[in-house]
Amino acid sequence: MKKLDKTNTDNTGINRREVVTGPAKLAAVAAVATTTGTVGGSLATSMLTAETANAQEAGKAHVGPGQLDDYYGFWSSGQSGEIRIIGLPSMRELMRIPIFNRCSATGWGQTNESIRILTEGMLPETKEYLADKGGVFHNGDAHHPHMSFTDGTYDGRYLFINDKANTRVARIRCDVMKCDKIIEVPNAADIHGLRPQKFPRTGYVFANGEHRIPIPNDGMILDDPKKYVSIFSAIDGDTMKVAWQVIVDGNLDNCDADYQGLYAFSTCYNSEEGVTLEEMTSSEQDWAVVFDIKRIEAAVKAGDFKEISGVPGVDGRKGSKFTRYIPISNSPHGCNTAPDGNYVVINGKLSPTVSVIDVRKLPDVFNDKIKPRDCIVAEPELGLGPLHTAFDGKGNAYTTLFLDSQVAKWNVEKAIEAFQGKKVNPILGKVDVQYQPGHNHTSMGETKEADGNWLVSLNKFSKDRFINVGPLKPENEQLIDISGNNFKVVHDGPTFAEPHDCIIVRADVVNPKQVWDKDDVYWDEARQQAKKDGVDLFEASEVIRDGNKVRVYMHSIAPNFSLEKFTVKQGDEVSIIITNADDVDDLTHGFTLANYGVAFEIGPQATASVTFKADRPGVHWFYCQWFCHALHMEMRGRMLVEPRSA
Ligand code: K7E
Ligand code: CUA
Repeated sequence: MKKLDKTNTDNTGINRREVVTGPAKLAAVAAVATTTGTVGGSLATSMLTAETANAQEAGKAHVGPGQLDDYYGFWSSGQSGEIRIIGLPSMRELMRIPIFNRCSATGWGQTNESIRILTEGMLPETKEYLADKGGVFHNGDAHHPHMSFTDGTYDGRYLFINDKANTRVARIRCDVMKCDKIIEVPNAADIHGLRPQKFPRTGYVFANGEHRIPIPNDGMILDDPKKYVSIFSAIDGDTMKVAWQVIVDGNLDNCDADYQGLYAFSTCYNSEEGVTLEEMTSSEQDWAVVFDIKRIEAAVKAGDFKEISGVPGVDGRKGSKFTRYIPISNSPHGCNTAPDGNYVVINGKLSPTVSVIDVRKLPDVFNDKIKPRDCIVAEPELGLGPLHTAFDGKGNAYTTLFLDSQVAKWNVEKAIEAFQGKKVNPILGKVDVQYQPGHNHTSMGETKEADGNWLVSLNKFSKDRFINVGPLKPENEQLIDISGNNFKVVHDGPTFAEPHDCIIVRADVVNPKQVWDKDDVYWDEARQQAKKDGVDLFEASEVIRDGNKVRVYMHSIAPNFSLEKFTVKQGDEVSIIITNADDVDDLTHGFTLANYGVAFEIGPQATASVTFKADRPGVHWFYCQWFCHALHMEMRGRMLVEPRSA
């Protein structure tokens, strides 16, 4: 990894801040030295102009107290395992949606409702593995958040996101901003690239299994990489079941869908099918795989498939009618469809180029009228380490350059002309970002409604941009104004580990509820049980014993729980089921049971429940941990646990 070291300024010992501000300081000194008499005046004037310009740029991104943002940003959080909602252009963090992680505030990973979601889509062998480890994974690696589409643009129904760490795909309901489905994808190893179908609707959620493994992965084949494969999955976004899978060559990285509903695309590295870094980068060429959705669907419908672990699977390795392999320089990474629906940009990573696929040529590629490589219509050289590309809807593209710490703005049509041999420079400008950008995203940029207002560059390093918080630093997400002819960084936004990707959605597309619908299916199990127990959730103050199982039903109205105390026996399996009867915007309660490790959130009009073993005798206070009332501190009660031998 010599290449990386060369551009990593930390390793050169040079402080990047000094380098950036150095020339400006020198210029100021020069100005003082060469002017006479009016030195003070002219210097002051030029400084003032610069300051005013900065203030105006920053002003555009400034959203004052009480003012609302124009866009919702949905940020992945990498190894933190959640989604974060960021307001744009303010870059204020508004909310976190726990998914693959445990959340101390909301009880995600502990409430019965969240445990059902975390476990119901789990494969039997994983359930078995986790049986004596608490039953759920507590980590995830969430890379790619994307909203569901209808007719090529966001429809505000769902968000989908992958978990690379534990091979899962999750769905988030946008009406309440909570995760409602998680599935573990069979046969695949480590889901990385993820994109919803854009047309006619989602439809499928395409998911790349990044790593190659043997199928079945049961230990019969071990150190024999030639027998490993990777798996591309189409998940039905409505049912969250895997519709079909395709076996492919190489390692799948990122993916995207077209605007016609015909094809999906994945970048592939490691065409060498090696397992060490040296093996994986030995050849000069890798590829982008194109999947013919209609051909795959027809084969599945006709029964022309092999079932692998209960899922219809087709063989899409080289030579298959279901796929085409387009040669691309070594190790392509990002895969981004342009809003005009005609082009897909494959980002070179180890190559300084991006390759532009013309989607209209793909029928000829699949009918073998032209070679796969003939669908490439441009290949501009942009700089070092192109990773991901975003679009402004006006024919321009913005590509992150990881090694150069820059974003390059380029024009797609000009790049095509240059590829045809015309003397035009497709690059329209570059802007420095601080530092080492991965993904970037434009407002509505992955839809046909790309509006060219904002670009966010998600930078992996922040180094000297913020006051030092110790050896572990935040990432730096920079807001770039791309409206009109602008191309300027206007805001630095630190974030905790490690948002890979984001989407920026016009606020009018997203319309979450203010309070829960009291009939919501989210707590259907608790509702059914309450019905059997003859309990009305909204009036409940009942303790129901059922052998050594005890169900404690309460409702809450600020500042009271409906039960001031309840008694159970040591060793009982206790379920606490609480309904928040308050019907007021922003009036959330919580339930924390001290020294039992129990804590969860109950939103207005919602029911939430938790089940645990009451194996500690004594007096245990429970309290509301969500500030709700002037008497919030008094919102509490006692669980009395009778000792077993008493
Ligand atoms: Cu480029 Cu996982 Cu989208 Cu990270 S991936 S940067
Ligand atoms: Cu209820 Cu605090």
